[in-house]
Parts: sequence; structure tokens; C-alpha cells
Amino acid sequence: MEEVLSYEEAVKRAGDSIYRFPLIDVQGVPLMSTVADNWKSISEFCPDPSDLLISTYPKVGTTWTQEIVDLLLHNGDAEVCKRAPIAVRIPFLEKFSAPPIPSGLDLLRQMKPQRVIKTHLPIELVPKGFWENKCKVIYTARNAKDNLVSYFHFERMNLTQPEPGPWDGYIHKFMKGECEKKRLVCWGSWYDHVKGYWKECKEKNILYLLYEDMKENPVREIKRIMHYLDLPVSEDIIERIAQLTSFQVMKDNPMANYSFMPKPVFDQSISPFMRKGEVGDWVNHFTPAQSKMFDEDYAIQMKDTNIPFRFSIH
Ligand code: PPS
Repeated sequence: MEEVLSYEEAVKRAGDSIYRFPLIDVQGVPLMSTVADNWKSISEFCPDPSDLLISTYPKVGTTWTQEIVDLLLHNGDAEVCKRAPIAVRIPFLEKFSAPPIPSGLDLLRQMKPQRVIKTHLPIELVPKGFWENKCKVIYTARNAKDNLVSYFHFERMNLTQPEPGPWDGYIHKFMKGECEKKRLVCWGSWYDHVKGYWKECKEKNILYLLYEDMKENPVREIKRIMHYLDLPVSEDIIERIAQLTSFQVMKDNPMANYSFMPKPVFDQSISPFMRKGEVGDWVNHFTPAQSKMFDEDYAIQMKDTNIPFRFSIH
């Protein structure tokens, strides 16, 4: 029988094979070298029609959406949803790190459908089996400035992704998104990512959620997910799920706050995974000049879409 290792033990055994993996171009999208090296098996993954995909650009509230979905599928049973770390309950499709840390595909192979699967892949790189099998897909997006701030802090503490470098340079890197010399950001352009899913969401029956809407009215958004998944969950359990997935409760939940990920991977003394969980924290980072420059570029990059992003909710 295969030995089941804790993250702690797996990371210890992986030792020096954990480092800030360089990014490699996969069909125009910069992905970690471990993902690029295993691209064939990732892209050939074939889901069951009952499998559900949670797709996001990094740092938009993926973990929040995952926890809500897991609770909805288990009728709000908090104990069942503490059966394993979120990264095990809902495997990360393209996650390849250093063996023996299990890859997303390793974890998925050990599970039976109906599985819930996380991905950060842009829509054009999602394995075609998801569309052929008409799997349900939930996409969560977040306003660009808060997304950028959250990603900046995450790349400081995630010791498997390239260093973000200084703040001012990071803004430019995020705005570019693509492979151009070394100014690139893992999973590519935020602009292309959010627009790609938005364009296809009616045709492909994708539920498109916004972080700001979830913050404004979590119960309303949890109900939207419930209806999309055709789940009969009572009003009081929806209220309970909203409570269990509040920022503070998730921050204190060791199965959701990534404290299970050892320090050589996520160094939470640099920046916690559950950092602030707010809308509008970008005002504490962007100078007025940076904000103006970003907005001007944003207007150009987003002129061909009408996604109702909000940069504040009050
Ligand atoms: S990842 O690594 O891409 O999966 O990260 P992701 O989960 O997408 O994003 C992390 C950010 O989401 C915030 N977060 C929450 N906000 C509000 N409520 C809840 N429950 C919640 N859970 C996670 C988390 O704090 C990160 O945002 P920042 O702005 O950095 O705090």
C-alpha cells in the first residue's frame, strides 16, 4: 500500500528540491517549470462529468470559494469539512512541486467522483475534457488592484514561485503578465484571464463570481452557488456556512489557513496566507501616481469587456 505522508514529512523529504521554480512559457502562458515539465499529463486529465471545477486567477478568494463549496456539498457539516487540509480535499489540478509532495493529479487519482478540483489555468489551457463532459465550473474574480496587492504579498511568502521584486516593478510586471524577458507573472495576464472566462461564461454555463460581491453579501452569493450546484440547503445552514467561511473563522481554521503547508513552501512569517481579506486594501499600497498610471492602462486593457468589477464597496 502507498505510504501516506503528511505535508510536513513530504516537504522534509523533498529537501533541496524545493526552491523558487522558474517560469516557462506554455502556449504563451508563464507557468512554473514543474507544471511545464508535466504539462502533457495535466492537459490530458479527463474529469468525470460529475466533477466540479473551481477556477481562478491566483489570490482572488479561491480558498474561500473552495471552503464554501465543500460546506455546501456536505450540508454545512463543519467537522466533515475538517477531514483534511483544503489542498487535499480539493486538489489543485496543475500542482506539481517536488516529490514526494503529492501532485494534484496524484491526489485526484486517489479520489472517486464527484471530485471538486481547483485550477488557476486560463480558460484556453483548461483540459478539454471539462468542456466535453460539461462539468460545472465556478470562476471567481477580484478587482485588479486588490488582486495585485494580494499576489505581491503571496509571492514574497510562497518560496516556490519567483520573487516578486520591489513593489513598483511588480505593478508593471502584473500589467504585462506575459513572457517578456524576466518580467512575468505566474499564470500570465490577469486581464486575459478574467476576460477569457467572462466571454465564455454564458456559452459554457460557468458561474462567474466576484470577490467584492461575496464580501458585500456572502449569504446571497452562497445561495447563487447553491442554486448553480442544484443543492437543497436550508436557510439556516446557508447562514451557518456564511459564518464558517467568514475571514476570521477561516483564518483560525488549520484546515483552511494553509498552516499545514510547511515553512520551506509557505513562509507565513513573511506574510500570512489569510492576510487581510478586505476590499480596497490597494489604497494602502498604490501611490496616487501609481494608481493613475495603473488606471490609464486598465482602461485600455479592459475596454473590450463589461465585467462589473468594483474597487471599493462602501
Ligand atoms: S490562492 O493561493 O490563489 O489559492 O489564494 P486565494 O485563496 O485565491 O486568495 C487568498 C486571498 O483571499 C483572502 N481570503 C478571504 N477573504 C475574505 N473572506 C475569506 N473567508 C477569505 N479567505 C481567504 C485572503 O486573505 C487573501 O487575500 P488578501 O487580500 O491577501 O488578504
